[in-house]
Amino acid sequence: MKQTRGLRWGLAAAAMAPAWAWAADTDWTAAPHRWQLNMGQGATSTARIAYESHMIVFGICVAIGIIVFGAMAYAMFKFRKSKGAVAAQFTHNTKAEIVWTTIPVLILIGLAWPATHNLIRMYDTRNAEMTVKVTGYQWMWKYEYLGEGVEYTSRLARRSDDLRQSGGIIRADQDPNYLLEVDHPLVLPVGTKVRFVVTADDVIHAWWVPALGWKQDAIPGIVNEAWASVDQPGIYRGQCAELCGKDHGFMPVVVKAVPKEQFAQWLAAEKAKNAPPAPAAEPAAAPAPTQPEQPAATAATTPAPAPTPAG
Ligand SMILES: [Cu+2]
Repeated sequence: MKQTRGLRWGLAAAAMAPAWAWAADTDWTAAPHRWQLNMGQGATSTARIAYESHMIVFGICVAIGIIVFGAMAYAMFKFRKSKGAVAAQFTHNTKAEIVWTTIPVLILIGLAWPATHNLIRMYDTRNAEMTVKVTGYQWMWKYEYLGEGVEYTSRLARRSDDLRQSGGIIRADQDPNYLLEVDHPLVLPVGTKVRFVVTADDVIHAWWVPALGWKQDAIPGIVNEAWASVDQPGIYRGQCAELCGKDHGFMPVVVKAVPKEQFAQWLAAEKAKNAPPAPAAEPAAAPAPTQPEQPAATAATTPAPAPTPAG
């Protein structure tokens, strides 16, 4: 009997192996974990104040629960029929009604006060150090670093896309970040107040990274605002949170938070990439004084036309 139980546990552990592999392989910072019961603490001050508000309300609810159910249990036990208790016959008691109306009102005011204060803090996008415009498309995100001339789209990573279209059952060890990985993550500096302006180009999407502590609707024709200052470098994952069409489940969000200096280097490199087609590794075209009017991409694939020395 003992042996079979041991075997059963062994099999269960073996069945869970991919799950542990998932937990070990993923680089996801502040990720939810198996059997997590409480909400996550997140990675920004917004997430933290949401968590703290949640814990305060939770504590108050537990206290109320203990008092109410404790009083009920006490009354049922102490004044039970077998002990000869006789029910009182009164129906109304003004004093009791005032008390049980006033106390909940005071509790609600006590909760609304800090909650309102926190909401105001969460929506205050003033004094941001940089702005990122997020645009939702069916089914990808576009990120623009406003004023920097850097923009790119972020789509489901090829590996996840191939796996999902394979038609097979996907095991966790095949892709630890299955459907939560993109080709180009949104790169942000840590410790920097970043303002987001969020919109969409086709249908309503919602940009959501739980660790940032908020989600914001992306609505065509409307610009919504939000902000985040990520505390720690890491990879933070999220998803589109508004049913936006058949591939709604395949447009994840990945934020890569890096130290400020690293971000500055990355941004400089991106700017260089987006810069107008300077002598971008085109040895043949080097001496040409005037570039033909062609986009950089075509210029790179087709060899430069016969050098016409315009001298
Ligand atoms: Cu969407």
